[in-house]
Amino acid sequence: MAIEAWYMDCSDEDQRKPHRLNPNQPVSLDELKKLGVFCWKLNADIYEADPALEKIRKDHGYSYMDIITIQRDSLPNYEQKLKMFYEEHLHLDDEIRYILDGQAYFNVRDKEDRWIRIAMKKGDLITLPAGIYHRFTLDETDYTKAMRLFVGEPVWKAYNRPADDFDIRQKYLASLQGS
Ligand code: KMT
Ligand code: NI
Repeated sequence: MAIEAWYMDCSDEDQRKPHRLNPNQPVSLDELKKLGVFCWKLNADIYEADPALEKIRKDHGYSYMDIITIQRDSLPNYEQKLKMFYEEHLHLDDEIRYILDGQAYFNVRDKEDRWIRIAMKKGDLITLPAGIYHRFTLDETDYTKAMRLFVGEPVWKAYNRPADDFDIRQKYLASLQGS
């Protein structure tokens, strides 16, 4: 199954729920690409020795990697971190995540500032461009294990919206022109 994405409703209900519009308004991988968001499907069962993952890491220079388990009893300061992850923010570098187990949602803003929800499942790898406003949440299964990739030494610093004065934000907006 390809990665599924859809436009979100505006209800304040539990962030872990799907929040689909009624009727559902799907978003294609092509539309995500136009926002600078790229997705791959890999075999997470062989992530420790996967030539396809190796190739992506080599092609993009993802020299750094670690693995984070997001689950109440595994992640220190679980509540606080989940709250932080769901604050709308951007980074000065690309955010690259590979779901090794479980599942979760990434939300990204489209050009009209509408939220798109991307349902990430085991085997899904996503890259979010530097400067895009986004957020992250677990779904109702409350568990995911994700690989974090980075070019060089990782910088996890998040800038909550509004962060429009950063060069990278302006660069990202410019990159959307004509895409
Ligand atoms: C971020 O910066 O949005 C995150 O690190 C999300 C959690 S990691 C799967
Ligand atoms: Ni982020």
